Amino acid sequence: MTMLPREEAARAILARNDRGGYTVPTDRLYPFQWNWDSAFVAIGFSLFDVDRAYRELERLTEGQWDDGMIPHIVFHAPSDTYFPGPDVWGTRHRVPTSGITQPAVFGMALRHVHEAALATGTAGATERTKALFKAALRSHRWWLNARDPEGLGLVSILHPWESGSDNSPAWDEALARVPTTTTTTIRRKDTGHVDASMRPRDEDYQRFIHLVDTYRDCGWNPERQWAAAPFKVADVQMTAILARSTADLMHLAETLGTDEEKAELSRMHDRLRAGLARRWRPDLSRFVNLDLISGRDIETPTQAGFIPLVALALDDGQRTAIVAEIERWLAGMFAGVPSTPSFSPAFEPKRYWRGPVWAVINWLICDGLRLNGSEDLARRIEQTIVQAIESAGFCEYFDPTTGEGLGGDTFSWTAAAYMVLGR
Ligand code: 2M8
Repeated sequence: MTMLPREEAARAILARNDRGGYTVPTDRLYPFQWNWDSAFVAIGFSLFDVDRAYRELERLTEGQWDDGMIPHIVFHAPSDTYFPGPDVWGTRHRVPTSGITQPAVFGMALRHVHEAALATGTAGATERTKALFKAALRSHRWWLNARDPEGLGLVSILHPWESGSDNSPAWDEALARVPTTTTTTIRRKDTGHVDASMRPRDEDYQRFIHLVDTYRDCGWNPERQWAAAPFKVADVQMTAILARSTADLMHLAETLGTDEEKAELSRMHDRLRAGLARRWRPDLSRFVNLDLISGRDIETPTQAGFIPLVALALDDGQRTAIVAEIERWLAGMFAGVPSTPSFSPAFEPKRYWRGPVWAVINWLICDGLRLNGSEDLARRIEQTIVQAIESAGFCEYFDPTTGEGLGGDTFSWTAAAYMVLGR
């Protein structure tokens, strides 16, 4: 296998962020195990160390709740460099965790790791994959029961942190209804590590913590949270990732699953894909979220509108339209598809999820483009991301107008994305 120019550096970042079988996103700013970061990192590891890739997923499942939810943060070891820590979440799992979840990239990662294990003849692979497959299936059941109780075929987020796109303009209207009052004292640590102008605003944090207070008061019970939630958005990015992971679990079930599991996964897949397909808006050339509190579409343009490419086979008209829309977002940009397009009034090229380019988001978009037959565009986008990383370093994210590296540095998922996209 040929090495990329900065492959050694990428591997060194994963080694440096290793805390004993799990990888922190970056030192100090994010000192614990994050759910979807670890799934992307496991795919990165699967390219050169399959045992370590399995360990990443296995350590994440140490945080899995009895009801099946895989939390967004697992607090394996204490650290005082992040807020909110385990005391604020007040969950009762045996390993301290947060009380919310994150995009279900886990199933996608498991398929990658299993296939790498088969290709390299790794001993014990079948048993390890089977155990993780069961964990993934339990989490998918949780998703559909807890987060689609009304059977829309779409899963909802109850907190912006669940989306992974914390302060996306997609949440502005829905989040404005959430009070800024908190019973928890807010002691932000992030702005001590990174310039405050690149981070969510204080008012966003007040609302984020109001939601944590509300759900903690529900005892983290899914039915009570669903009833009490002042923020509830059926999210196409989340649903698409879950649908794609379901397809990847179906693939694994062909050799590792029971007939009942195969049938169950197939039903889940049909339900999610039908829900997603209903969110296509031909006048916008993308998919849109649904605000379940107001009952209205959220038309704000963000990267989420393209993520259903990873789960759906689009028809010719949709494919042509979405490719043209992605090209419009790329026009004048230095690298990759931005999280908010420059023509949007909400665009801020340096402020977290309100404009910057994220390597893992472009990874998903390129994967979806490829599945839908747009190999050339996928390759072109991947090359711009790889070049941005080679010139600016393994940063958390990039200014799409200049390619400047921003946020935390020596970032694990950027290192993983570099190895995968550069191939
Ligand atoms: C960011 O989110 C965390 C909360 O989960 C934060 O800002 O404190 C997001 O970029 C999220 O997508 C990511 O998983 C996490 C760790 O990289 O950081």
